Formats: sequence, structure tokens, C-alpha cells
Amino acid sequence: QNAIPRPSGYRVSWHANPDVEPHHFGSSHPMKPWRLTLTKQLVMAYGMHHAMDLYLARAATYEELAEFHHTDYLDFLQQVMPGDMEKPEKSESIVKYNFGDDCPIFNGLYEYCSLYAGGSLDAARKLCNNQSEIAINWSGGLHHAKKGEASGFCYVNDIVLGILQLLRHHPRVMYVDIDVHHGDGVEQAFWSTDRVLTVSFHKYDKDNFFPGTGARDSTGPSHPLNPGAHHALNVPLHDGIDDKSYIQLFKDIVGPCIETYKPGAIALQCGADSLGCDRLGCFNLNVGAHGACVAYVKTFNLPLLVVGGGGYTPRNVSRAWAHETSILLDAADLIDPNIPETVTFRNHFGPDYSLFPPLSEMRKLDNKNSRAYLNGLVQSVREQLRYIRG
Ligand code: ZLV
Ligand code: CA
Ligand code: ZN
Repeated sequence: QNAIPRPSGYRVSWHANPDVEPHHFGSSHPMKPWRLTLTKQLVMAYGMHHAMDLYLARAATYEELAEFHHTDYLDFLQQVMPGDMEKPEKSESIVKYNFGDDCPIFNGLYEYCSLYAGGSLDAARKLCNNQSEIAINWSGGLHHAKKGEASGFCYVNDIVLGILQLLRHHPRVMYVDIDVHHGDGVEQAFWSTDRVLTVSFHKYDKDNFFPGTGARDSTGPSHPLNPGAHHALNVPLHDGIDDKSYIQLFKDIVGPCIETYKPGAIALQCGADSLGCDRLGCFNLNVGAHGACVAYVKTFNLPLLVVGGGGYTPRNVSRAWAHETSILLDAADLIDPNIPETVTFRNHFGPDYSLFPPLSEMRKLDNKNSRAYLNGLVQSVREQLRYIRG
């Protein structure tokens, strides 16, 4: 594959550390850091690495993690070992910090966390220094982690750390989250400030879908003295949303939010579990539609921090994130939709060997989101925006 010419207009940077990739949550756990290896193989086979600035992200330091996280939690994260799960004297802390089946203790856990967080911090810093206009960390996006506890496969919240960095240079930062799960950790971290507007699109079913938060009417603690009131926007969806309705809804909501709030920078979480056929997800999106949301955010030409997130069918995660890398490079048209012969692990992409297989046809769920329901969501977000100024 020929190299893609470096676009002259703006700089795109890639922040990664390959030492994240071999970490293993356990054989039955759906989170597979190996999907990052597969993504990188696609990106490189297409020659996209020639069109970006590549940075080897260093691990976030303890002090950097402590900009958001409690030190007692970090101390525990740093010293906990796989065998501790069975030790009675550790069980109180394990419960307190929410380790267990969703958030297992595996070898190298602290290294894994500090490396993926280091990537987002590095990316945010390059945006702040004007050394990059679009900075990508596919290993980040772990939106459920709380100040003092792990949650939903997430241990440290790299997005919060990245946004805190962006806030040093920008009065307002907008956060957009297209993972199929609610971005609760990021939302909660900024509940008490009007300097971050969070917007999450997700499947919502209070009792049957993790984490059970993110109803339309939960817009942050609404005390009259809280400047952050109304600065959490939630777009709760039902099963089976399709390409056309999702893209329309995304534009109808994200467009007016950016125009009203006028952020200085945007952080975009691109969780790929909103694709059709995802092992944990329940939407019907194809790679093209997921990418169309990324392309839309890019049209606003604001400094953009792009992170990964969920995504549990690795071949489709890597398809989506490779395609989205090409969109961010303005090179989507230069990419052959047939996956090149030279891709290592190409066997994972059979039988179609396409970057855009018809995902929704294979495991189709009925679209339970009526036109009226979606129109109601747009309407209610418009009403919410009356509380927001840029
Ligand atoms: O994609 O988990 O439903 C960002 C992200 O947003 C739950 N967890 C919790 C609540 C009680 N549990 C179930 C515990 C299950 C533990 C292991 C699995 C193992 C095999 C297959 C599926 C799961 C699983 N866990 C599916 N959904 C869960 C969620 C957590 C989802 C986190 C999404 C993270 C990276
Ligand atoms: Ca989401
Ligand atoms: Zn998710």
C-alpha cells in the first residue's frame, strides 16, 4: 500500500505505547487489549502512520493520576496482586474499590493503567502546545472509572485527566461519547462545573443495562448554586438503532450543542461497542455510520482529543478505529475498502476481507427507537440548551 500524503492543513498525532497491548484481563473477559494490536496492523498496512506524528506515550506518573484520583485508591491499585482476590485481609479494600469480575486484578494492572492514561495526557498536552490539532489515543476512553473506584473494565479515568489538561488552556471543553454505555465517570467528574459539557449517547435500561444511569432527565445535580447544573446531556436509546437514525440524531444534537456552548476543544470517546454484532452491544451501526459521527465532529475544526473505549468484537473494533483514523487524516477516500493482503492477522477479517462488512445484517435487532421517540430526544435537548451559554 502506498503512503498517504501528509495533509498540509493540520496535524494529526498518534499516541500509543505498545506495552499496553499484551495485558490480559482473563480468558473469559470481554475486554481484549489485543484489539489495539489489530487496529495498529490495519493503520500501518494502509500507510496511515506516514501521515501522522507518532509519539511513544510514556506512563502517567502517580502525581498525574492523582490530579483526579484519590491517593488511597492509587496506592491500592499500585500494590494489589492477582492472588489478593482470595486473601480475607484484602477483601474489604477489594469491595471498597470495586475490583471483581468486571474489574479483575491481573498481572501488570498498574502499568496497564498508567500507560493508557499516559497516552491521553500526552495527546491533550500536544493539543495545548499547538503541536497537534487532532490527537488520537485508541487505548484510552475508559469512561466509567471514578475518583476512588474501578468500574466497568475501567480503573483510571484517562478522559477526565485529558480534559483537566485541556481546561488549563481552554475556558470550555465539550465531551462527546458514542460508546454504547453511559459515560458516567466523565459526567460525574464534571458535575460541579460549567466548564465541561458532557454528552453521552447510550443504550439505557435502568435495571438491565450497565451502568443503569444516563436517563434523559438526569442532567447533573440541579442545586441553584451549582454552576454545573444542566451541563450533563444524556441521550438514552433502545436496542437496534440503525445508521440513518443515529447519524441524524447525532448531528441534530451535537451540532446545536457545539454552536451554543462554543467549546475551545472537544474530547471524543469512540467506543466501538455501539457497532452492530458487538459482543456486549445492542445497536445496529455499521463502521461507516460510526465513522460519520467522527467526521461530523471533525467539521467544527476544533482541537480534538480522540480516544477509544469499549468494543468487544476485535475485528470490528479495529475496522472502525482504522477507518476513523483515515477520516481524521482526511484520507478516507484514499483507503481501499478491501483489506490489503499485507495485513498481519488478515485471517480475522474473512470471509469478506472488507473494512465495511454489513454488520447489521448478520445479527439484526429490531430498531426499537421510533421516529417520535428520537424527535422527542432532540426536542428535549434543545430545551436543555436554553440553560447553557458559551
Ligand atoms: O465499554 O463481565 O453488567 C468502556 C465500556 O463502557 C455489569 N457489568 C455488572 C453489573 C453486575 N455486573 C455483572 C458482572 C459480570 C462480570 C464480567 C462480563 C463477562 C463476560 C461477558 C460480559 C460481561 C459483562 N459485564 C457485560 N456487561 C458487563 C458490565 C460492564 C460493562 C462495562 C462496559 C465498559 C470500556
Ligand atoms: Ca455513550
Ligand atoms: Zn461500552
